[in-house]
Amino acid sequence: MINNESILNVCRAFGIDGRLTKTKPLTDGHINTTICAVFETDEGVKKYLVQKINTNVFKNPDALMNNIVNVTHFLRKKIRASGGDPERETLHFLKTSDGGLYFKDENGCWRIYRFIDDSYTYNMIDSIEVFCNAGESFGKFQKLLNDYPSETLLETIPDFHNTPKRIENLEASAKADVCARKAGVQKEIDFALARKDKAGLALELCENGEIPLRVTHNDTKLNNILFDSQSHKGICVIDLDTIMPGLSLYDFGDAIRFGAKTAEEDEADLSKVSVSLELYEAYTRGYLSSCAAALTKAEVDSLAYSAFLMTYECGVRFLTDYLDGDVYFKTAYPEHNLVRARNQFKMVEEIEKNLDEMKRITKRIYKEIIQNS
Ligand code: ADP
Ligand code: GN1
Ligand code: MG
Repeated sequence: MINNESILNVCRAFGIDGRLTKTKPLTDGHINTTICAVFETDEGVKKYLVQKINTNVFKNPDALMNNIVNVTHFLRKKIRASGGDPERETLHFLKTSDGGLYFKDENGCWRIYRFIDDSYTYNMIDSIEVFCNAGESFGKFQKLLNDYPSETLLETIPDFHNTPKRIENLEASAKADVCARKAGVQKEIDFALARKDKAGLALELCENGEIPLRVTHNDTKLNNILFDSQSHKGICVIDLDTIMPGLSLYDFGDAIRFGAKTAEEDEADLSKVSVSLELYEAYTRGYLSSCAAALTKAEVDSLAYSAFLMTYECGVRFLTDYLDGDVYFKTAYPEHNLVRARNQFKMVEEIEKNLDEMKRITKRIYKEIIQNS
């Protein structure tokens, strides 16, 4: 059982002393179990981010922790060299007293990192400027990792953004129908399968050598950026578990999927769910202002399509998990994954309707940025 005593025990294993005065669950993420732990020490109040790694999702916690410790080390050096503040601009993982990268107890595998104070996250955008800042942050992150040796990264989740494979998984789950939920979601399954021919385009571009394999974040949800409470700028990209070789399209598309929307990811009233072209434009501007020069023409040409792809893929994943009995994503109620899947599929329809306009916007902004650089 996870309680204050077990959390304290984890913290002690990482050599943290002082008096544990408060614990607070942070529930933004769908994967790990995250708690903020506050200690009173002789040197004042200290906050830590205590996180149980979801080992159902990340089967190899050693490889996972090696990846992110190496990546944060690499980022820290670059941030320091460019005059930034490595303490606030990247995550800092603690080692256990005997030098380990995580600690195992009866609840699972735990890691601890420094809590970045005076920061906040968003689940919904409340201003155009914020989303432009988010684009800048992920664009900068992409640029910082441009020369990271990708061959040293272990794939923490194989085929993570292999959309055709995700569709095969959906078909297999529908066939197995372990929870007898298939009959109630035939419409959604048909929706997904009707777009099957559009699922492999990004991978094809990569296989044909038209777009490069890069080191990417792969989970660029808005709530994976910490914003500074003073400057309101994106300061730190977090949730580094899925940093792997991937396509820039995955990171751009997923950020649009989650951010350029008019309602929460689990809004059940589909009449509220749409893509915001204003937000699309703002993110594209921020993103391209950070990394346009590093992208190839074929990547830029496919950015709008990537919003379709990642939204479609995410809907397929939610639907698959619903059919499987909610074994992957955290859910708050029995139909939660289905509500999320329907929401994503509504977004897919909206993106399809607006795709040409999204392409025009991307082209215009890219041209502006390249001309002014
Ligand atoms: P998950 O993989 O489950 O999405 P995250 O690593 O994204 O977990 O963490 C969940 C939430 O915890 C984040 O959305 C953010 O609100 C908060 N958080 C994570 N790391 C930090 C940190 N170092 N400092 C402050 N808040 C953090
Ligand atoms: C998960 O961990 P979190 O909440 O940032 C998921 C993403 C999905 C997202 C949908 C490792 O992201 O791939 O796009 O939920 N992360 C993993 O909201 O599967
Ligand atoms: Mg997260």
